[in-house]
Amino acid sequence: MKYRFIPHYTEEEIKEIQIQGLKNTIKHAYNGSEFYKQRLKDAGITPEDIRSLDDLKYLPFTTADDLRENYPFPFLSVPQKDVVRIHSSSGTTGKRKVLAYTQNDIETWKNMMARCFELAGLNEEDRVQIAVGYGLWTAGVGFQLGCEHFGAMALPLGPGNLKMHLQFLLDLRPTCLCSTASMALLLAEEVQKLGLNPDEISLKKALFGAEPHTPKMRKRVEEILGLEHTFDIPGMTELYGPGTGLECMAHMGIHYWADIFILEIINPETLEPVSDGEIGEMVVTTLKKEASPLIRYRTRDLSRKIPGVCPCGLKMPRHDKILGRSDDMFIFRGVNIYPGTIAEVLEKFKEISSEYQIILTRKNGVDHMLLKVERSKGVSKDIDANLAKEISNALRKQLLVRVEVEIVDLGKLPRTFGKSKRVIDERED
Ligand code: DLL
Repeated sequence: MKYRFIPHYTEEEIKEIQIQGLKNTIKHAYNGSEFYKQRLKDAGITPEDIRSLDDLKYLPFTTADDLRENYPFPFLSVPQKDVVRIHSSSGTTGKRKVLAYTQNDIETWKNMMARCFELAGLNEEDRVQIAVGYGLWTAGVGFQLGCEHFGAMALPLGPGNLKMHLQFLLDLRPTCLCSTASMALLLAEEVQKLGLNPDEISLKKALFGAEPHTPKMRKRVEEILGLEHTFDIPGMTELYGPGTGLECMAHMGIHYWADIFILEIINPETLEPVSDGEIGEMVVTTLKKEASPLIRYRTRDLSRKIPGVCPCGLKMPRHDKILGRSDDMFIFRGVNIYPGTIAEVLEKFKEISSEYQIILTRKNGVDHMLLKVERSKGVSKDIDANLAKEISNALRKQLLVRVEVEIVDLGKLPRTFGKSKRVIDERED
C-alpha cells in the first residue's frame, strides 16, 4: 500500500529517528526550560549523557501534577514569541493543564491527523462531519486541521445540536463521522427514533476517541448508522491532541506514530518497564515537539504494546486500545476496581445495552455499589429479576464484591455529547 502521509519506515529507521529525536529533545528542553533543566540536574543528567535509547530509563518522569504545580508553562522550551497557540484541558483536580504550540508543532500535529484519515481509508472525495468540541479543547480543531490538510471536506459542526447534525446527515451526505462514541450513540439513537434507515444516510466510517468505548457500543452505532468501519482514535492535550495513532482496517490494535514520540509501558507501582505485551501505564517522550516537549510523561492511561507485525503490512508499531486510566480506579470495600472490568463483564450479556452507570454510596460506614444497566430493545421486563441476579453473580465472580443491579428501560441512562461519566461516587471521605 502506498501512502501519501504515512511514512514507510523500517524498524531500524524508526530506532534511528528515535535516538536522534531523544537527543534533540533533551538538549532542547534542558536549554529552553528552567523546569526541565532543574529536573534533569536533580537526576544528575546532562544532554551529553544521552547516547542510546537505553539511556531513556535514566531520565526522570514528569506528570500532570508538574504541569499544574508550575502552572501555566513549566514545559515551555521556546521564547514566548514563537508560540502561536495554546490548548488546555481540565483534568480532574486543581488548575487546568496548559500546553503551548509553535507553528512547527501545529504542522506536526496536522500531519499526524492526516495520517489517521489516510489509514482509515478516506480520500479527497470524503466529507467529514466533526462532532467534537472546539475551543480550548484540542478535539475539534485537531480533526479539522488534519481533514483539511488531508484534502477531504470538513463539516465543523461541533458536538450537540442533534437537529443540525441530522439535517447535515441528510442534506450534505457526510461519509465519515468524528466524535466520542457517546456522541455517536446519541446521534444513532436519534436516527433510530426518526425511523431513518441506514440507506438514507451516507456515513460509511467513524472515528471514535477521547474516551474508552466497548465493542457493544461500537456495534450498536455501526448497526444503526450502517457503518462499514469504525476506528478507535487516541490522543491527549499534552501530546498535541487527537491523532497519536489509529486503528487500521485489520482492527487489531492502534498503530502509533513512533517517529513522533516514544511509547514506554511501565508498571505504575515499581516504575520499571513491563515485559513486551504486558499491560501497564503509557509513558511518552516526544521527539520533535518544540513549545512543550514531554520527557517520560506519565499519561495514567493503561494499555499494552502489541508485539509482531500487523496483517495490514504497516510497520508502525501498535498498542492496544486504552483500557482505562489508573486514576479511574476506585476502591470498594478494600478491592481496587476499574470501570473497564465491569464493562467487560457486561459485554457478555446480550439482554442489556452498551450503557451503564455505577453509583457508590456509604451507609453507616458500609459501602454500597449500585449498577444501573439498560434492557436491550425487544427484551421483556419479565426477566429483569433473573437477569439482575445473573449479572450480579457474574460481577461477584470477577470482582469478589457484591453489586446491586438495577435494570432500567432503554434510553433511561444519561447520554452525553462529550466524554461519558460512568462512576458517581457519593461516598464522603
Ligand atoms: O481527549 C484528545 C482527543 C480528542 C482524542 C478527540 C481523541 C479524540 P484530553 O481531553 O487531554 O484529550 O484527554 C486525554 O482522554 O489520556 C485518555 O484517558 C482519554 N482518551 C483519549 N482518547 C481515547 C481513546 C483528548 N481513544 C485523555 N480511548 C487520555 C480511550 C481515550 N481513552
